[in-house]
Amino acid sequence: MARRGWVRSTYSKFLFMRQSGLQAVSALPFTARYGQDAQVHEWLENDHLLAVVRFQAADTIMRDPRLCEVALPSLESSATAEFWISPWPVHTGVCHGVGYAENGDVLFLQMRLDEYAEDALQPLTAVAYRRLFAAAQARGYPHFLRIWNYFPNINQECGGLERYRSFCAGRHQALIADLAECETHLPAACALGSAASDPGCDVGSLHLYALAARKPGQQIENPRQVSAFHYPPQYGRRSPSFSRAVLKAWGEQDYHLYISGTASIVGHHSQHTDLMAQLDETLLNLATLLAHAEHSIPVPLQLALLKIYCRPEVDPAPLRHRIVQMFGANTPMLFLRADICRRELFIEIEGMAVGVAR
Ligand code: 3EB
Repeated sequence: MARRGWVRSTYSKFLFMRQSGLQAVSALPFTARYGQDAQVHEWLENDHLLAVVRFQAADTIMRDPRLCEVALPSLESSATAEFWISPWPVHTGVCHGVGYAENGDVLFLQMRLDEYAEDALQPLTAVAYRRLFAAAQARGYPHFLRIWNYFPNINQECGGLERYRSFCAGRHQALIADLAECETHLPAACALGSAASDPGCDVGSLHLYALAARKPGQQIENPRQVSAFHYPPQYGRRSPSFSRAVLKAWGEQDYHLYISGTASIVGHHSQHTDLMAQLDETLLNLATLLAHAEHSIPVPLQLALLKIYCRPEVDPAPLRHRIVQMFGANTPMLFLRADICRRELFIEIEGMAVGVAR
């Protein structure tokens, strides 16, 4: 079964390359863009769809491994879903309870686990990660580039420990068991507090989605920040296991940069009590990370997606204005309501950049 899926997606890539003849074809295995919720049904009919992340509450119960529905309300109507599109057909399935879609070069994975008790997030996270790793291994894409983590009540204390820290402990436990050279091959990541699925009910679900590849990417750290996996113990007994970004070369001269959740942190300290000052610090961290990644490649990087997570009290309008000033009016942006893992932070920004030879 596994072999047949691999052969199918690799063969569709081969056909695509042959049909493209001698034309210069980008080696990027997918492009990502924001779009409307109303386009989701139509895209699901298309076998070139690798993944769609929907941020609105779902009206129907659809089961498709490519469809990922996340409980983070979108703050603007212009963009409410994210589409990952493959240049050649995609093969989908379920492996170890993890939904997947693959195209021969990349593997999209997603899973949602119900929290059976709100103080059991650590073991639940460890199990989720081990299943994610097992599925990626089984499909032949053992190298994680990017992982998204969402669960409700992220700042709530349970049994004397903040739930974000329990999550970090579970993730750490799974990573040290599965990654040999853990600190040099960490995926980019983000971890945000989603809306509780049922108000009045504290027990929600842990939702993960991820991108994996056959060969590893290059881990990038931010020179302005202490690496998260080296945070001192005041942020939790087990430090957060993620890299600031992952740079991935596709073919000879095409690149993706997967940028982790980035916030107003310098060294390991949160900065500023004012929203706009936090935004400026965050944008400086993003610009530093982009420049740092550009040092190791021959092409400039262009932001293709920017996702801005905002706490409930935050108005997105002034943020958009400032981001346009910094990165230009063509920067695709998606504003989402979410809780940030540090209580004092109002916003966190993640994204993806693309570098292609002209
Ligand atoms: C920070 O820089 C802010 O635990 O996966 C950003 C990105 C943050 C990822 C994670 C946390 C995570 O520490 C928080």
